[in-house]
Amino acid sequence: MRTSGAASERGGDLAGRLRSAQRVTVLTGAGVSAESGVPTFRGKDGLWRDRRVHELATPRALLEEPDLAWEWYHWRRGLVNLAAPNSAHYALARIQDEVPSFCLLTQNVDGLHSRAGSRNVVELHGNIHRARCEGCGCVVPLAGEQGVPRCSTCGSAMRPDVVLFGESLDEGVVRTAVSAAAECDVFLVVGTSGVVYPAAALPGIARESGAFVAVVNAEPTPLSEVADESFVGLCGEVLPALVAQAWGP
Ligand code: BJW
Ligand code: ZN
Repeated sequence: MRTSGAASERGGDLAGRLRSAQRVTVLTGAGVSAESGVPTFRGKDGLWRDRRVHELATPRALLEEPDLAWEWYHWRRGLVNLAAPNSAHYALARIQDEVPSFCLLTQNVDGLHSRAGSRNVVELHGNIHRARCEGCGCVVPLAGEQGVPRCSTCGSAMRPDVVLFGESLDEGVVRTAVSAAAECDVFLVVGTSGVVYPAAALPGIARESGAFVAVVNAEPTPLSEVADESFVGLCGEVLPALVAQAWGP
């Protein structure tokens, strides 16, 4: 289903706008990886052993229940390692190849965009394949670890190298994201519930700066209100169709 945003008098035609755009910025969320079999955070998927993401993805969970928190991350990393990028990841990689200037901002920590061939992916919330030492701050890749990993340099407990609720995003990453939102012609939002800040503020920044904002999501979200055009559907179907419409098969 496709609707043009109530806020807009600029009409739709996302494919045409993509074709003529100089700069395109995309913001993705967990919905992009859903068709690869990676669970999303909210809705019926958003529980793990009766725990909600608001309980698990917090510094408090890591501090008070490190074994449980790490078990969740090890389980998710295992799923991601078995998963493959889907047609939505590949469609976004193709857009990068077709437009003069492109920036992919993702809230996802799974690394699937890079595996699909996207370059210079800006990971707003970190990456699940890395751990960071609570003592010396060093960052290491994770492989088949179990339990709470320990730093081989200083012996401290390590934590997933991701951004938890209440923690600040990397300043440089935020600067890059805000510029990419403010300086694009088309801002495309894909597969996110649009409720977690500061990522959820980026479409508004883009629109205020004059970009055409489009949302592709399985259900309407608060960001559909900001959008000039909104597609309700699976991104693994909508995005390849859009790309084919813009540039051919
Ligand atoms: C499909 C589909 C298919 C499914 N096709 N679609 C300003 C206002 C209000 C609150 C705040 C604010 N500023 C800060 C806050 C506090 C907080 C926040 O935003 N809270 C809100 C919940 C109210 N933000 C923070 O704490 C951030 N830090 C910060 O701002 O620091 C400064 C500060 C601190 C404290 C106070 C004030 C300022 C940090 C946020 C970090 C979020 N971390 C997580 C975990 C990352 C690590 C991990 O993965 O374990 O990031 S939480 C989780 O949510 C994860 C995601 O990246 C993020 C967003 O989720 P996403 O991607 O949108 O997934 P879902 O599941 O919610 O949605 C999927 C969508 O896809 C659904 O709509 C489906 O329908 C759809 N879908 N299949 C298309 N096939
Ligand atoms: Zn250390």
